[in-house]
Amino acid sequence: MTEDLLSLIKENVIQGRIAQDDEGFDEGLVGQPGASELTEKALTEGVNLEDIINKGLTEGMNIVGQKFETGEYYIPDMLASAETVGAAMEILEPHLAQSGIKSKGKILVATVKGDLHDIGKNIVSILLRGAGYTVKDLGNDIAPQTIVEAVREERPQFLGMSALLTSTMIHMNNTIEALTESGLRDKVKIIIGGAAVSEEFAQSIGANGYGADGFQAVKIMDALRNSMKG
Ligand code: B1M
Repeated sequence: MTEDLLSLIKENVIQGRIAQDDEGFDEGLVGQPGASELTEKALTEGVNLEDIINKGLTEGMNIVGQKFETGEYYIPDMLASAETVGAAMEILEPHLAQSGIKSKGKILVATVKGDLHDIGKNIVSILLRGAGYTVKDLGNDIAPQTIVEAVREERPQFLGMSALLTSTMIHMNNTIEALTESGLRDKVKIIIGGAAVSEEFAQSIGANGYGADGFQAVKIMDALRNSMKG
């Protein structure tokens, strides 16, 4: 039952169907529940939030990426799917948020220069807020020097960078070098993520951690925080 619901959420992301009135790329789907109604249903039925995000929404976007690669989907199709994930995340956000707890620390997050992909960064931000961190989202297409200035002004304990394009991941390295040149590198722990990067890449540029998905990002942040205490 849960698996059926998750696969329906995934299918509706692929179809770019936010709500039941939407037609979908395959047409004829009007009237059937869209990603929003299915996400509400999954919540009511107590489906694990991590499964909704990873097995429903993110797996759906991965298929969208494959369809784009093979020429089956175009950019507007990717955008429709992206909006579908955004709508589902709005429904999930209140359920991920903790309230009334002391902040575990401040993190600045940004998608790096030249990169407009922000869905993953937004999911990570929501999960970090839910886990008790104060998140300041600088947005997407953020230049290294802008990040350096923000670190100087905001004095966060953590910096998170996201990159989805192989052509933009270099700006993570550039940002870390710019922080070093500004004498700020040892003031922040840096975690990176996004489809373009890996654990190996994180190590090669001297980041403190790599998150393969949003839930792993929270675990890495908690571990970094504990290591700072000790
Ligand atoms: Co683009 N795109 N895109 N795209 N897009 C990819 C990335 C691509 C792999 C598709 C493909 O060809 N298969 C490909 C990159 C190829 C490469 O570089 N090797 C690509 C391309 C080529 C492009 C354009 C160049 C297309 C063009 O114009 N010809 C263009 C570039 C624009 C730009 O950025 N300058 C472009 C544009 C777009 C849209 C604007 C249409 C749209 C983005 C909309 C938006 O973000 N608001 C889009 C989309 C949707 C995708 C795919 C299909 C989906 C990305 C996504 O949202 N995934 C993507 C294919 C893919 O990744 N499979 C693709 C879901 C999301 C939840 O996952 O972002 O990986 P992800 O985040 C995860 C983890 O990675 C991790 O946690 C998240 C949650 O689990 N994570 C972190 C992410 N950041 C983290 C940070 C952390 C820790 C963990 O710490 C701080």
